[in-house]
Amino acid sequence: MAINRRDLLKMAAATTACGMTAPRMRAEAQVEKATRGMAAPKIKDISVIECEPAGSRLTVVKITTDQDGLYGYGCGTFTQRADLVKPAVERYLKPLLMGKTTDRIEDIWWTCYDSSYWKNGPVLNNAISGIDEALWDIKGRQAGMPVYQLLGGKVREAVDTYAHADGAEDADVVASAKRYFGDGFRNVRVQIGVPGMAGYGSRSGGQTNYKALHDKPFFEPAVYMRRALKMLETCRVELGDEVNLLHDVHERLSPNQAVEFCKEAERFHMFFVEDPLSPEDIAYFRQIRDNCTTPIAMGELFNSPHEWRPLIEGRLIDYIRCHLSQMGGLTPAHKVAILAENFGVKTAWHGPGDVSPVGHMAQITLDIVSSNFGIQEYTSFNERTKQIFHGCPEMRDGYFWVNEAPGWGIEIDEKEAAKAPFTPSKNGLNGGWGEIRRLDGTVIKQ
Ligand code: GCO
Ligand code: MG
Repeated sequence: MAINRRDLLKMAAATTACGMTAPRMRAEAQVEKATRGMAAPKIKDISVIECEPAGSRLTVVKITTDQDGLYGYGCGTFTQRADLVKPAVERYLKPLLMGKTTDRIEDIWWTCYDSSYWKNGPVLNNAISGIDEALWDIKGRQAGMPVYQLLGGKVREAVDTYAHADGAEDADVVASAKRYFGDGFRNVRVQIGVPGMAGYGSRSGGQTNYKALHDKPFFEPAVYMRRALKMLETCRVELGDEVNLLHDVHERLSPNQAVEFCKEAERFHMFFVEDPLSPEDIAYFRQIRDNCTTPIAMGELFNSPHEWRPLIEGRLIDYIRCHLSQMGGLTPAHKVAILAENFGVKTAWHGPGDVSPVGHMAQITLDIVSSNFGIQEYTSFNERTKQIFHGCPEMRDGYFWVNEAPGWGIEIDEKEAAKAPFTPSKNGLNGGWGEIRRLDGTVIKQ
């Protein structure tokens, strides 16, 4: 049973009920001192900070409490639909939460989740994540501890990461990977461009004989597949056996090609192949499993428990790599980490440039407390970002280090943030992605 301040004061009164005023006053003063700041803070304001210091539209929610200097930040970054998260927070969650105490994080999460009746969409989940992570930040600040302490404390010293090596040709990818080894990384994601095509993860050089039946960027999955497999072979030969190789298919293959890709990649002994299938095709993971041992990572596009649960329970993937804010924040991600642990699945949370430093710290926090941590995707923070977000996660020798300051250990300079607003949209899409089509004009998944 939780004892609150009023109960403690009553107990002090009872123990001195014999009428001795001086001891009673002393006891009350001690209770007063021991319980100072124990009254639950109430939500006084919820605001949204938006900025674009490094090419991605970042959204952070700030909750301010009625207690002097006590506030917190949470990541709600959904860069392709950034303009929609702010009104979801300000017009729907703020009126629901104003005046509530900040100490019931789980309760507030469910209150927000249920209040739209229809749920598990990316915009709404990001809005909830902003609130959820801000509440964890506040709790950490109240306790005077980093959030990882509230989750049970460290199970490792620092967080191993992988860097993004890429290039237009095999030799460029190898050179790019070697540069990262020079900086202390042990794990590299390797991506190659496809001449003339809008591939994922690398610029593309060279010429193509193909002519598209439209004027949009184009991409042919089979060509990419052959080129990527050749590049992986070169990397294994040129980079040696010590390095861990990763590759992101970015759901660019048909289900059958995905099975073939993973089967072929088996001989390169990958750390993992990421997103070989799209969320719509998750039933095909069984076929990949039945055909090869290549480790599979999946989840950055997931928003719903209906997506991650069957893959974890069926032991159909090896790494769950959701985007924390797309799941609804730290609270659901922590539960998924524990669920995955029970099924032998490891974590590899999605950590690209379109996660704010607050979001990065939230996932590094999970990494450092989860025994089933697998690996963390690395993103560097440019100077402009660091001027806005003081306390960005630190990188040393290929490891991310969690902040030791209370909460997330991050302070946002809102004046600096205002100097880096979302860049006006040149193509009218406000950060949304345009289309990529096959040669014949069919839209493909990006
Ligand atoms: C990754 C991802 C990203 C996404 C990006 C979308 O694994 O890092 O696939 O690069 O494409 O986050 O905005
Ligand atoms: Mg990816």
